[in-house]
Amino acid sequence: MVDRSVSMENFTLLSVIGKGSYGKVLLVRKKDTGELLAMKMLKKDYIASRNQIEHTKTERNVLEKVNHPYIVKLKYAFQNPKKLYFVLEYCPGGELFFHLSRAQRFDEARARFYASCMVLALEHLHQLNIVYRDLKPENILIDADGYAKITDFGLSKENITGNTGANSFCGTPEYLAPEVLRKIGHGKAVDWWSLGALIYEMLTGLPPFYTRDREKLFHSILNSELNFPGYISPPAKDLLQGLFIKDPSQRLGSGPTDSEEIKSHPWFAGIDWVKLLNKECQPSFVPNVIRDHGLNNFEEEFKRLPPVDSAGAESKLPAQSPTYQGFSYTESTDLQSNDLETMDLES
Ligand code: ISQ
Repeated sequence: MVDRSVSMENFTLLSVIGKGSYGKVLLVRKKDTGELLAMKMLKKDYIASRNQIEHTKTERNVLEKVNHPYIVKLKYAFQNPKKLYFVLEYCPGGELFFHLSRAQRFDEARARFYASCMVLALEHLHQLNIVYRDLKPENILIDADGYAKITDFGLSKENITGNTGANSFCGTPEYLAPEVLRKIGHGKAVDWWSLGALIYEMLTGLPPFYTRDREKLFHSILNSELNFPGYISPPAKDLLQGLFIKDPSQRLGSGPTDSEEIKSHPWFAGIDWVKLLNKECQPSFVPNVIRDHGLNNFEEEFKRLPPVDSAGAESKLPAQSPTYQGFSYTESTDLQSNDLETMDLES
């Protein structure tokens, strides 16, 4: 059996490009191929203390299932006693949020382009009965050509078939759909609400119903009509009004054809969906990724941190804890069939 498993030894750590309480994301280089990749490190202690074990397993499972131009690909996954490691495709354009906060707001063509990539990504997930649930500018990355991709599947839900399905939630409050706040379920329509929230934020610079007062925010999401600044075009306003219908069964995208209702809306009239799926469009903004592998598109506060793995490999705990059995992964290539030979099942 060919051993294609990887570990820290296979990578050179170049720079920190993201950090949260969960751990951090590093730009790394695979030593044998020279490929630049993003390594997301998650602390097992943190995951357990926040009851995120199931979410993390979901992320791993979803990432293995999906194969889409606008979803960040999982290349490898491995673990040591203290941490889980996701090695992902590197997007040198950085977060959409980084560019939006600098530009304040995007013109409608640029917002439409990123929104269209997201429509195709969400459509793909919905076809696999996965609801993403966490669309926001921080989870959208720009690739070297200027296309947008989603990452971070910690909150997504597998095996959702209908448009209701009840459950609990923890996520970004500004983008939460009314049915999520009311805890009366979150089917696929929650993703179309958050698509609306994303488009609104790209066009205006602020999320819908924005206030720092949580109570007021929740009250508005549940009860208020949205205000639109005068510069929003009539088709954009009409689309957003459809996506912000509070009753999920009436919301644009909630019908049996899912994304088709959205793709055929006049605001998207200029988009050639087939070309877009084939990445044959000309993105209106191409990030500068020549200098420093695109590190100019990531926040200084991260890049100042030392690019190290404060490992825990020396721990006496078993590296392959039963909790995360089957976590390890190596992307299969065209040359390898995806049979047991190429799957690292950690039995
Ligand atoms: C890929 N490229 C850049 C940044 C990233 C952050 C998180 C996950 C993947 C990434």
